[in-house]
Amino acid sequence: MSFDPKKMEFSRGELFDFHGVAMVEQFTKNWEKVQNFQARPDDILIATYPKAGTTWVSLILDLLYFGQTSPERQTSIPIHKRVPFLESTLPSNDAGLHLGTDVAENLTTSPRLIKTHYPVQFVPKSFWEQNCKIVYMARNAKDSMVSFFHFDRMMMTQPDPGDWNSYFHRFMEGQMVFGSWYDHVNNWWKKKQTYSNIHYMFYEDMIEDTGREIDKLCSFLCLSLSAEERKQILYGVQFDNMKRNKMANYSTLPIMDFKISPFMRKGKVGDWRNHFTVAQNEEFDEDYKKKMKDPTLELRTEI
Ligand code: PPS
Repeated sequence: MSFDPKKMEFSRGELFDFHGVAMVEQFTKNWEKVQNFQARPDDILIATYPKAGTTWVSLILDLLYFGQTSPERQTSIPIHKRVPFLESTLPSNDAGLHLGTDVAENLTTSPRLIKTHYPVQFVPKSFWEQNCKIVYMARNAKDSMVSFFHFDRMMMTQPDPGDWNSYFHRFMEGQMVFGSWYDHVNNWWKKKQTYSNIHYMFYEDMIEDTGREIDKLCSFLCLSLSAEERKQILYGVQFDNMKRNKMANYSTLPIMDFKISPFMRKGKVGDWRNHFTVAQNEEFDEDYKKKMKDPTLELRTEI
């Protein structure tokens, strides 16, 4: 990936194998610094496979912690600066290369909210040593694939998605940025058995009843909300409101081409039905059974 801040030209990344995971250079070139990142005990890590609703959870956490004390954040600081993307080396129009580690280190808030898409084995060891709270959100594979496809079309640093049918097969083979969806959700799920400070959430549950899921999140975080705060947060994080919110919809990032597809696209469970053919669905389900053997991890493709 190359970047010329004056011309604002971007080239798409190329996948390569990185410690057994398909990655692009954008998320590996700051590896040493990421691995040596010093987490603090009150840091909260938001971990997801791409397109699982990271931004949704990020805004919820930001509102939970800072919505009352610093309401100006909501109208002046884009979400990617409030919740830095740890492994990112995104080109930015203000300061050349934007290292997620630098943005995180410069946060003055407590707690610091930090986002990662890394598979569990790539998470810097200090997060485990400090026993940080981790919020993991999973989304069903079919909708994740569709959302990722449209994202890869509009995000100019991602590998070219190609046509839908080849994308569909590459997803099943784990040839996506951040690797296999199957490994990601399974390995994070397994980690929960030995590391109790993970709250594992599902996008489909959030769509079904956002209030209920925010209540569960609050009990994990040991936070209590007034009825008024709860109402305000629920309103602020509704899909249509986030889609309109310039500080949460990524419209400030020049590397996304909203003419191709918006970042806040549909926000639904089951949009895969508009993309999967009957034959693809059968092929997918057959393969899914082989890869998803743990009966305790269930992801809903409709609600
Ligand atoms: S990223 O690029 O990986 O950080 O993307 P991420 O934020 O994880 O996921 C983007 C998808 O989440 C949807 N989204 C929401 N859905 C419902 N309600 C709310 N409030 C919400 N906020 C974000 C967003 O629309 C993307 O999904 P698709 O299916 O593409 O619409």
